[in-house]
Amino acid sequence: MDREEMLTQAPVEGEYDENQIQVLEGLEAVRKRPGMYIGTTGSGGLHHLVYEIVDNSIDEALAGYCDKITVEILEGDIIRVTDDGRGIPVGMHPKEKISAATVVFTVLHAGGKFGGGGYKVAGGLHGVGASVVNALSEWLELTVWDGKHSYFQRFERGKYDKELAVTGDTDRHGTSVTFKPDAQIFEETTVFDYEVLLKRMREQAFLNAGLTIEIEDKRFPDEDRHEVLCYEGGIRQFIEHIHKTRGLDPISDQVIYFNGKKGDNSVEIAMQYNNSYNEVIMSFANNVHTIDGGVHEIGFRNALTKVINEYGKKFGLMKDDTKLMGEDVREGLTAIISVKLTDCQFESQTKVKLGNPEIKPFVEQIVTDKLMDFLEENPTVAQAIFEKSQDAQRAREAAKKARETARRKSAMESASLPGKLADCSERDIEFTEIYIVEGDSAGGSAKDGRDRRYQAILPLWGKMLNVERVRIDKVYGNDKLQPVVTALGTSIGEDFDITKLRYGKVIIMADADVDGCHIRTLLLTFFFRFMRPLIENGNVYIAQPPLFRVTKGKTHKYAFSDEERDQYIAELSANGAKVEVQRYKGLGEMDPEQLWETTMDPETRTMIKVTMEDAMKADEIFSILMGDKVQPRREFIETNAKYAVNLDV
Ligand code: TTJ
Repeated sequence: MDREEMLTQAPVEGEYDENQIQVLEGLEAVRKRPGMYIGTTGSGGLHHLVYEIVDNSIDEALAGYCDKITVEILEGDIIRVTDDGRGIPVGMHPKEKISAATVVFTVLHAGGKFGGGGYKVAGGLHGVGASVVNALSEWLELTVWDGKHSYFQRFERGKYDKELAVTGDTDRHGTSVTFKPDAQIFEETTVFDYEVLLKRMREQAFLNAGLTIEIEDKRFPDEDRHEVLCYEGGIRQFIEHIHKTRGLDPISDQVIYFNGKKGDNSVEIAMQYNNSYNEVIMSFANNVHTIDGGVHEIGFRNALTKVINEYGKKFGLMKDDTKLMGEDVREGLTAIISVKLTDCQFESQTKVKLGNPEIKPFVEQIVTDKLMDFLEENPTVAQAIFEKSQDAQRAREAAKKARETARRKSAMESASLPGKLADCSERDIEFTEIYIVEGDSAGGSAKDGRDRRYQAILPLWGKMLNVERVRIDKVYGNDKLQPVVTALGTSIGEDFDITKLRYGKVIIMADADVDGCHIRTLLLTFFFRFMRPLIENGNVYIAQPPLFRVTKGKTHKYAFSDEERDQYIAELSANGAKVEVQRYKGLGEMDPEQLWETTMDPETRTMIKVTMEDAMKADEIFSILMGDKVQPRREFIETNAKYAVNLDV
């Protein structure tokens, strides 16, 4: 059914038949198992509700009918999203016998029924649509303006008493949705983080050049949390933004940009090199950030390596016949790849790796043609890029030599493990784990407290390393990272080999303070840059040591947050006896038994599995905090007060 069909039929009183009952059962299923639809009911799922609603407006913008989207956070953590599109169809849905707009908000996956014209390309991580948001909201109010009338409908936990009804005349057109997430579902928190929403909206504004997204936090009128995001330059400006916020200097004035189209598929690429050794490639499929990459990213990488080598050959720049490798041509590169296609196939369960096979040759072809054209037309930039790649190649080869020498040197103590490593006796990595522990004293407690059959301990010491300014060759010989590399057994970079991994779980155990936060950020950044498959495979974890011990007589309770501490104090002090609270400033304050009981015992501990998103965030924080520019660091700290407390910068 298309828009025309819907509009020919006026809304009528809803007939409450079996369709209705089915609808309610559908939304009831969402409320029973919200995780199935939005991933988590924590903060991530809460913010996801906003993306789901905004995606509908972005679809309308992509269809060419909407220029502006407004996102407001109202007092009480209520969200309002308003657009100036055609308005959700208000006509009667022939099958459901209710208005089409009501169908959108009450029938699971109804979103897919619209926009059969093939323009529907936006879609959140789970792409579940407005009905799921409705089901998980304490209440939701819908207003539609169709250029003639305004319409209104209210829902409570997905249910409604009254059908969509005309409320007045108007010449305005568009849709507005206001909703309050249900605290019964989002038990952990219903508080929105302005910075999180701003970041996502900015990203969407970059990806949809010319679209205006206005975001305003009305909970704190004095704090001026208000941005109007509109980037005529689209992803070109995304690159500039990344360089600016990370304090990186580009090696050329202009961002390289090209695009291409074939049938229903299109691709846009923006790229620029900077003076760091780090690589930032972000890819998107239908505006969804594909964190694990996929075929579009592979197509881009293949073409990039090929083109730069061909350029060197063509202009006689190759020193000898040694080819530049992928990691050489990506050193210091920031790139955005954005593809749009009618039907995304995602490989992984988390829907962040694009799988459509035809997209790889498509992207590869366009990058090959257009990047070569660019290089030939811009010889100065081409020269700079080529020289940078050759520098990287030289460094890589020097590193390889250094590694081989080091290996020969230690051949006698062959495969010698770090002296500080307390290994476990089991060798099957299905059962083994290594704790990377900050500080020698905590390392001592961990060694004494562990289960030595399955748990290995590697204490870290020595001066912190600044990965951003250090080349991969410097990782070898670094007193902090070298033992980690040796203990894990996998090697790094292009030599990384997961089959050599010596432990199934790699657990970072650090304090909840400044230094601990620092070490976590450092290690995650290191794994992200040099051992990425480890994170993709889900081998990396963060241990969660308790913050407090609440004691009454012989009863101890460990609390992992202020709230939990207060709860235990209340529980234990019920009958008047004295309750003591000990605050753990560091792991080193715990004796081996306590550390085992609270943090290391697989039966009772809680650990956080590190996702690619976590690691990417660490990488970004690391770049900002360790870079040599003061301004981005100051800005970061101003907007992320929590880090100012946690990180000593
Ligand atoms: C669908 O095809 C016919 C013409 O209208 C199209 C449409 O639905 N447009 C539309 C939907 N614009 N904006 C929305 C929308 C906006 C919000 C804030 C929330 C939802 C669920 C949809």
